[in-house]
Amino acid sequence: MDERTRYWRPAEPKPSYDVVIVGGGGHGLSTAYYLAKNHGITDVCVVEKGWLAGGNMARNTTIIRSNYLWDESAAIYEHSLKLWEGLEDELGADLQFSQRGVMNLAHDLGDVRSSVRRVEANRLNGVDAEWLTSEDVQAFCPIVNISPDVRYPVLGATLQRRGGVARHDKVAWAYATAASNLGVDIVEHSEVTAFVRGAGGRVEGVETTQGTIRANTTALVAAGHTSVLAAMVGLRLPLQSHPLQALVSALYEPILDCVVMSNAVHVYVSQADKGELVMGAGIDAYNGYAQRGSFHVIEHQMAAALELFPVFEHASLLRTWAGIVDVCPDASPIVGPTPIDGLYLNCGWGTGGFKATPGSGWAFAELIATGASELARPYELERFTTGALIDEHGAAAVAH
Ligand code: FAD
Ligand code: PYC
Repeated sequence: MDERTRYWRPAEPKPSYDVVIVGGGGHGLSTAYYLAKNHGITDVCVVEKGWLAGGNMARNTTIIRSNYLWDESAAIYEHSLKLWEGLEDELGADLQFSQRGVMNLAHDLGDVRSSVRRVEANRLNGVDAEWLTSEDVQAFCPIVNISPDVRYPVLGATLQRRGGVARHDKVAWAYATAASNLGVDIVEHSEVTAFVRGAGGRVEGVETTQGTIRANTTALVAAGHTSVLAAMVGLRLPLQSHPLQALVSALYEPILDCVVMSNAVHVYVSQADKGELVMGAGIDAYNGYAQRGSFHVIEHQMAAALELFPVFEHASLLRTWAGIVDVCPDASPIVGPTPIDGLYLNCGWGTGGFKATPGSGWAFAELIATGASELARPYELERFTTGALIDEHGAAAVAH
């Protein structure tokens, strides 16, 4: 008989584990799954302060692509996209993964030059990428306004046809269920408030609102809040936490069958299966943890979106929200060990970590299990002292 369950089993924490993962979002859950699946490490506990995947995982606009500029990024994001392409089969779940194509619009000469450069760099790395003229853009997405008489005229776009979207909550639940079926404990409503310290300051687990959990390895995967947790052990991280806002409209008949992003206009949009237009903005400029943003940011986003998509003029807004994203100075993540024995970090995915959910968990699990991961190596903290930054502000495609 197949002993797999359809849902994860909420667990009471044991006193100790091999690995404790702080943060039950997409990356924490995928890390737990790949530790168990790829490395046979099943004595793992995921500790989540709220309900499962109620943070950024529940709040993102689900855009998936791998068209980043630098080799290190292409390696991890393309690995992630390949994992996405087999994930529904692997996890045995319908994730509504839809490779409907992602266009990144260019609105001025600088945009055009950097976009064409990125298309060439992508191709050299085996990532599918095309350059579209403005007429090609309209053929691919007829509702985009390509009139030259607007504030942000469309001069062309990059297109990644293998890019697309997936249903975020289903992804979290599928990873949780698969990890739980392999023996991982998932503990909700348990906030980490401090760390257990051993000889030489070694981190040997966490103090939580449900008691002490000891562990050989403690992995922080608490997007938006990692610097707060790291400060509890005196570690200062090069991260800034910002609100990032998104919204959905009321439900409409299908009018948009691809994903359109524009950094200059500060908007990205797709249409969900149910019919809502799903749109996101650039980050709010101030630091904050309140999971809501400033109205003027959304207002600016809507004004610009209407110019790009005049057909949205009569759309009604259903709801807006924000998540707290942690952003590194080079718009790339931190995945690696820390100077404190027993403590590992996976954070700083900023505005772009949903697409990385499978690849991030896969590489982080490899690092924890074996001590080394080729995909994660360039993302260690060390790059902030060596200067080997991986500047992906352009490819992040969200205004920072
Ligand atoms: P989270 O789901 O935030 O998980 C972290 C967890 O840690 C949370 O559940 C939190 O409650 C928990 N936690 C925090 N502190 C503690 C503590 N002390 N104890 C225990 N648990 C704790 N990325 C894309 O690739 N494509 C997109 O289209 C996209 N759109 C976005 C739109 C918005 C509006 C936002 C906010 C983000 C978007 N992102 C996108 C980014 C993406 O959502 C994040 O990079 C990614 O989800 C972060 O990883 P995560 O899923 O593990 O984070
Ligand atoms: O990284 O593709 C992305 C993205 C889209 C919206 C927010 N982030």
